[in-house]
Amino acid sequence: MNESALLDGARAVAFQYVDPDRELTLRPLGQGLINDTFLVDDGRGLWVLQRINPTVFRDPGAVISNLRLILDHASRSLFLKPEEGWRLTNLLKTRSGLDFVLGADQSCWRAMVFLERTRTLEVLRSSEEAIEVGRALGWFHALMGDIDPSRLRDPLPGFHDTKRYVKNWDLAVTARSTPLDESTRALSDLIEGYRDRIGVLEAAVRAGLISPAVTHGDPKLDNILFSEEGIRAVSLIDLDTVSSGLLHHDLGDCFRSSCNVGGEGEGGRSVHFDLKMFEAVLKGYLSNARHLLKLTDLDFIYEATWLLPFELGIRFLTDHLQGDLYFKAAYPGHNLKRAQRQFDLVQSIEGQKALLMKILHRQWLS
Ligand code: GN1
Ligand code: MG
Repeated sequence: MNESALLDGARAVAFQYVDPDRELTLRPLGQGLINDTFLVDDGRGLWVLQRINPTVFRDPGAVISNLRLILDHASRSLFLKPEEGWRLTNLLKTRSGLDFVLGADQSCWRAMVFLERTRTLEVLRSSEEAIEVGRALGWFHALMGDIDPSRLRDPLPGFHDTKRYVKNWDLAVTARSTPLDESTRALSDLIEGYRDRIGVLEAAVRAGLISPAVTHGDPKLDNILFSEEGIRAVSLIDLDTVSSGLLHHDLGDCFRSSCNVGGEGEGGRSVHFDLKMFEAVLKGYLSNARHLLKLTDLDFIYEATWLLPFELGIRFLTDHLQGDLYFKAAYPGHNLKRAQRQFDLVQSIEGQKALLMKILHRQWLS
């Protein structure tokens, strides 16, 4: 859909939430790679309107019903036990009392409370900020910790099934009529070295060593809101992927995006997994969520830390081969560059494995 048709669609949907005589201003919001997001100013306040990407989320009903369940749970918990400083968005209802709107093309839209006086960070600059990132994820896991994960629907079947992504990669390579270019070939060689390790978390689940919990699904750095004036984290946003999953996946994704001092985008900075940031994020996480883990989880947190950038790398690379159908790309080759950076990160993590393990144990014992 082109930009202006999208904006017209958004405006039409927005009027399902406010009276038709209201003046509305809409502008694009955030850097998400999947959904289309707008900030709506209706003259009385600001709120967020989002079109759920229908080719990614095939069952938007699952997204909405999970949101309703976890947000109701969170408001009850926060009402009974208010926690200073933390806020969570909420679903807004349409004028006729619904949680979502179907657009003219049948795509699903929903509106959310906009958390004002907040900001996101592109890269972490200090350990204090890193501690806050960890505290935010730990807060979220603890807040969701007493929901039975089997009550949630699966919004994205196979979302963290790394084997499935490797299979898709193999299919994309086989489907090509021309050989891979040099950069893609180099990444393809690197993937080969990891094939026998990608099922490590699933094997641990089967062995009863780790078990499912309610997870965020996408706790990357720019989904963590900080207060505008200070360095306190105040919320986690982008809750579409909340589902039954592994806390390890969330931790891996959070480390992947926050401990890479080069940042996920390009910007000329080179990729490096920063151990000081890692230790600080972990420390913040444990301050709120230590009770959700046990000693045996530490090995699997390490595994998730290399696995998540590996998985995202293969997803970007497959999308590159398939013509950028999944992740929004600003130019041809964008997803290849993104993939390269994720695989560089995997190597930076693996090269520092002994130190990461030491930090995991030190923080666990502290
Ligand atoms: C996507 O849409 P966004 O930017 O929140 C993706 C995540 C990736 C992330 C990488 C549903 O999230 O899995 O980690 O890009 N979300 C989905 O930036 O695929
Ligand atoms: Mg997301």
